[in-house]
Amino acid sequence: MKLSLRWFGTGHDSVTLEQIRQIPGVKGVITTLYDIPAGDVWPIERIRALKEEVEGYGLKIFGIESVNVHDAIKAGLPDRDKYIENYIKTLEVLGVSGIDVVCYNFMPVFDWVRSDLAKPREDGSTVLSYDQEIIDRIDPMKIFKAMDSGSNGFVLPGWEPERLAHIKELFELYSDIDNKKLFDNMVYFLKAIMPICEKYGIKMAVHPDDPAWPIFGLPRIVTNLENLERLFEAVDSPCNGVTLCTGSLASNPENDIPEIVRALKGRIHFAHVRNLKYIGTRKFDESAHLSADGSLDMFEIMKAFYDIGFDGPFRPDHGRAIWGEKGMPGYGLFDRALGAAYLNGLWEAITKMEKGK
Ligand SMILES: [Mn+2]
Repeated sequence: MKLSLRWFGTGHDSVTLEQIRQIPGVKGVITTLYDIPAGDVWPIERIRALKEEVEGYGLKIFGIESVNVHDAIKAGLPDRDKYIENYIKTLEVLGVSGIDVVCYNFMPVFDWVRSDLAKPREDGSTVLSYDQEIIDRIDPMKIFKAMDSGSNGFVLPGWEPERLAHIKELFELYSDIDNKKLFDNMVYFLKAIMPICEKYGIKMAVHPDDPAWPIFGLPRIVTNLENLERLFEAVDSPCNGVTLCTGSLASNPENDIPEIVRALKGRIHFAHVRNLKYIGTRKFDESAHLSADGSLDMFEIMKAFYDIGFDGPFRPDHGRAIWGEKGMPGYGLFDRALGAAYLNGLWEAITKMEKGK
């Protein structure tokens, strides 16, 4: 199992590579150049330096999360080809550097959204949570402030202040974009980048929309099995795949995660494995990874990954804030390390059980 941890890079993360290498079973990181705005070409020397830094701790870069897609591409603006050219140049830089998994998302304006970044639980831990009723009362022009004020001083992934300073203009960009147009723009983008991906064996892994339904009137198209299958049919290359994020897809209880994992065999290039607890309709708290702490059966999910022969990178996903740790919400060390230990345990048990048959 290629177990990894997401790491935002020195200066952007409270967690160090020294700490990550000490988590049993973790052999690599999923990282990025956090300071490079979407649309810019990544300099090869920065990738080289990043690789050297990570490998200096005996770890590997298992993949990039994320190379963000510029809004001109998502909205299909006249200048999108320039940004697609830049994206291709970045993929080339990654390809020659031996990096072969790239996570990205195709959500307009906002990446993931939560109504609370530190909801207290009975045991004194805090978690990310989502409540549609609260979101419906928030002016989307003001949600950046709400998210940013709860971030413990970190820049949250997908919530870049420079980009979201222009939120009104961003909303205007998408004013006439419906699900169909967004899908067409995604297909246009994927068709353009597939040749370079195939040349270097780079597996593109789209992250599902989180939560898995439209918010603030913006379209969302990566929300369920049907959407994903449609996307893979439209751009039928093995390099066109998904980041199977259990928590994002399962935000909609209609999504059966083990079934989706089995159906997407061969197209899952990266996995985020975490649990959540349904509280009501379109209302959930993130929980510890343990099955009993949430609503998902993590054993069945890991068993499905085992059954399809998944050999890409796994990572525990958002953790609770515990033991007084002050990190980026969802991305502290302690609870993600507990999550990693738990995934190790499930995997060892499943492997031995299946081999003994
Ligand atoms: Mn995820």
